[in-house]
Amino acid sequence: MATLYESFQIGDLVVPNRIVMAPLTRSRANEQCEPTDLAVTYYTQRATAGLIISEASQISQQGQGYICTPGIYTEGQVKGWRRVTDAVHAAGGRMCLQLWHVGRISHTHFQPHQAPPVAPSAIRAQAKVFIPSGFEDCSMPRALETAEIAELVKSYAQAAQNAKQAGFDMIELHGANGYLIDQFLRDQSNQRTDAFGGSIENRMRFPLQVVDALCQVYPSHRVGIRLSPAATVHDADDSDPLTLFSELVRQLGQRRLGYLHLVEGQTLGPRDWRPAVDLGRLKKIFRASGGLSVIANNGYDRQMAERAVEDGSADMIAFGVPFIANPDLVARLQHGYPLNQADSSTFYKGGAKGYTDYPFYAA
Ligand code: 8OZ
Repeated sequence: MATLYESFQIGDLVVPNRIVMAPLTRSRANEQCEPTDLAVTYYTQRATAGLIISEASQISQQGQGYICTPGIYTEGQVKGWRRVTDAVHAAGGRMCLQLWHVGRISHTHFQPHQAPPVAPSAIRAQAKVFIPSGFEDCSMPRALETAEIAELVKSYAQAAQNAKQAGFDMIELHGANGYLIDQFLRDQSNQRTDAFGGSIENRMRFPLQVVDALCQVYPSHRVGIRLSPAATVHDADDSDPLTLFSELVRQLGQRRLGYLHLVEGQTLGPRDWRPAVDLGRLKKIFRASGGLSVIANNGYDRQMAERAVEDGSADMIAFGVPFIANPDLVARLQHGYPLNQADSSTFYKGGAKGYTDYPFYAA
């Protein structure tokens, strides 16, 4: 029987424990969307995690939908991230970069030449984005031309190259939470009539082309993917999510991806959301078809996490909010030390406050 505090191997990458730092948007990049020295401190403080997954990082300016999120498409951003990974490695840690394109969950404010955001179809998301003037409706997107899709795949591949140059041990494709990859998968947001829309096979085409491109840059066991099959955040919806995601995870498993990172239930919400989307079945299909491991996420506490690893329902557990407030979360869970409580008012702003100033446990 495995335990949460034992080492695990994802392909050739040994992680000393099964506790993963979840990707967490913290909105502290500079004007050029570069991680700063503060990010170096923040991630290094958390280097005892079995694996750190970075905050979502846009692969291009077009892929941005939030203020002060870091990118991985300029030299300055790569340099900034290199400082982070060097420091995390020096502290004994391992780090994965999450590759992000928001698609229609954006606003003209963020886009090159204030153009409309791009999406599979010209359907506006019923969701809000935060721009300097406050919360606004997402802008009306334009549908990507068929010929543009190959360019977009190349942008992902370039971002993966940049991640490699920045020293990341792994990359994770952000396929969750209603962003671009999820928009292509689901029939509510994808109403294309070309080879990238319609049947499940067609709707998976772009996401799988991206995965295949990433696996040309990193070995497949160093590539993970995050999915939220049951979630409906950011106007994500599908007429038959269980069939869709069953087929997708089978395809991903066949590619021998390093891990499937599942948000269980509703993102930032209840775990029992849409129970008909059988997540146990999705994990089983992914593993049986060749996928290397499963990371589970969403509202886990110590006892739930220990049980999930012991009963084999997940290989690793990703913690979000607890890692914001507890840089030494691994030691606290392992020894049963009390946890610091997170201050949600500083999740998305505030410099060092609520970012690098949470105390380590002192007996
Ligand atoms: C919280 C705030 C902004 C972005 C996601 C990247 O939902 C995010 C995100 C979360 O995956």
